[in-house]
Amino acid sequence: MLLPPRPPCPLPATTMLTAEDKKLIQQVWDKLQGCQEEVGAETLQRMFTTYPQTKTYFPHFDLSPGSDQIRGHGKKVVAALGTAVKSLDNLSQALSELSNLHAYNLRVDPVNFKLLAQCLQVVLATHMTKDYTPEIHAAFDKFLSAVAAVLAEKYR
Ligand code: HNI
Repeated sequence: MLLPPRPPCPLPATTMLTAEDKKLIQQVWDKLQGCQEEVGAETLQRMFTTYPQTKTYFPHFDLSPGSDQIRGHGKKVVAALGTAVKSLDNLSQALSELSNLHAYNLRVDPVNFKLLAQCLQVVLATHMTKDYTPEIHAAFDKFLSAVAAVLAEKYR
């Protein structure tokens, strides 16, 4: 038996971010000013090392540690996340172009967004040590899941 079509979910992807989550995310992001390229490059490096299948999307890059391309791309990714941090109530619109790019042009399999998110969390945790509290971890996990959901929404 065919199920009736479901109406689109009316809840925006960020519904689950509480006011406290948003505050924590913004505070951590402020601390990253000045080391965005570093954080981005380290995140990508971890992703390529831990999940080597992600390298297949970057055949045109020099993927040796610390390469100019990894650094440059890391900076772009973190800058895009910075835009997202400024638009926590409006992620879908803020990341719409990037969502198009990843779905239609780059065709990145959405599972990879989770892998990148995981690597960014490890980078934040190793740098912030005890300041990366369980509350901040939870807030970032929700935030990055929401970003991944937006980047994947055009695949439907
Ligand atoms: Ni992604 C390009 C942001 C996840 C593969 N990506 C970009 C650009 C931004 C960006 C910004 C540059 C756009 C431009 O030049 O106009 N990417 C993000 C963000 C996430 C993400 C915010 C997740 C949080 N991208 C991923 C993942 C993969 C990926 C998980 C594959 C594993 N991205 C790419 C590729 C490019 C890219 C490939 C093109 C790179 C180039 O310069 O050729």
